[in-house]
Amino acid sequence: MATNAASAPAGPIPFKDVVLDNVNLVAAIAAETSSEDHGDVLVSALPSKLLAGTQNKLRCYQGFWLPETFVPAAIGLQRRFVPRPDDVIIASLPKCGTTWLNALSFATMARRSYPPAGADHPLLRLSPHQCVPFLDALFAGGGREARLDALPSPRLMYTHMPHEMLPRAGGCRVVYICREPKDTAVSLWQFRRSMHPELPFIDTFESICSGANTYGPFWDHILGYRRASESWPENALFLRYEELLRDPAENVRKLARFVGLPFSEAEEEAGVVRGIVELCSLESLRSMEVNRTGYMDGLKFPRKALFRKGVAGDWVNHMTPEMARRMDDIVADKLRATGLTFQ
Ligand code: PAP
Repeated sequence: MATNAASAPAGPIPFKDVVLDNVNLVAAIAAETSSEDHGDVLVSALPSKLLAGTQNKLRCYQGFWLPETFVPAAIGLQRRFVPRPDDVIIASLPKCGTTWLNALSFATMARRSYPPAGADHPLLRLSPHQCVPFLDALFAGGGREARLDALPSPRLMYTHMPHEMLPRAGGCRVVYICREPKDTAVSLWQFRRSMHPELPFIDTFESICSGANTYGPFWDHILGYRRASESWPENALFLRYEELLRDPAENVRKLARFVGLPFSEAEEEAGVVRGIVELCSLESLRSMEVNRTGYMDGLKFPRKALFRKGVAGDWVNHMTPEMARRMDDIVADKLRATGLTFQ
């Protein structure tokens, strides 16, 4: 569906309906941008590491280990992204609940155009990541970022970039989701195994603990958004995966208030919050054909890899007590100043 700004509905609308040609997006970006010179930054001159057990190269840019193909996106986001004041950006480290929060945010913000119980709700036919555009891929090259201009306000987008890579100006709102690091590690390993079945857990564990892991160090990623939420609470909301599991409805209300769309009494009475929570539950999303089959647009992993156990505490099934203690010590040491704890 091509949109016409004059007749376009208010956002967010499903990104996939606006842009149909994003198949092989990441492969195309890799071909175009891996060694490009970006003004004063030569990507190929940045420190690099191969992610253990894979062919994926990371580059260290401004203290963060980014997938090589997404370094240009960090540069582009910092220099060219012009946020609108009513933009909402979902931010996270991978495997912290991005898919869930994308679904909840889309369903919450679009509820007037698409009531959650509606038979034509976009989340019934599209994956959450097809509804919400991924800034990291769009800003990675080839002028794809211009596609965001086609979206009516308010726009909803997501990123895995650290807070440091987002532009300060513009006053858009950022919703960060943080997850217990040991569970995140297990989830990331399980996810990587969907592409590299032989990958030992220890490889993923070691790279996470060293900091040289995708979008890491994880502690600096968390710190950046945590500090932003404390310094600018109107612009940055800090959510926790475990809290969403404990009370999804209350977190959806918090999210709605933060984005300036609080639920009315009439909506509460009509069960809209409950409808959104049910539509976006793991069982519900997992059961949908689009999330059970096929591959992520332009990526090599099966969509079903995004929907696994969805619990807190799965790390006990994969970590020795020594591994758990080592990670807890890193968290205690690096995040002490924030008062954030995960026990
Ligand atoms: P991404 O960052 O690559 O998009 P992300 O969605 O953050 O991945 O992570 C997937 C995790 O969220 C999985 O956790 P697990 O491996 O520990 O099970 C997945 O099960 C969980 N998840 C996905 N959708 C939901 C949901 N609706 N409710 C709860 N957890 C979910």
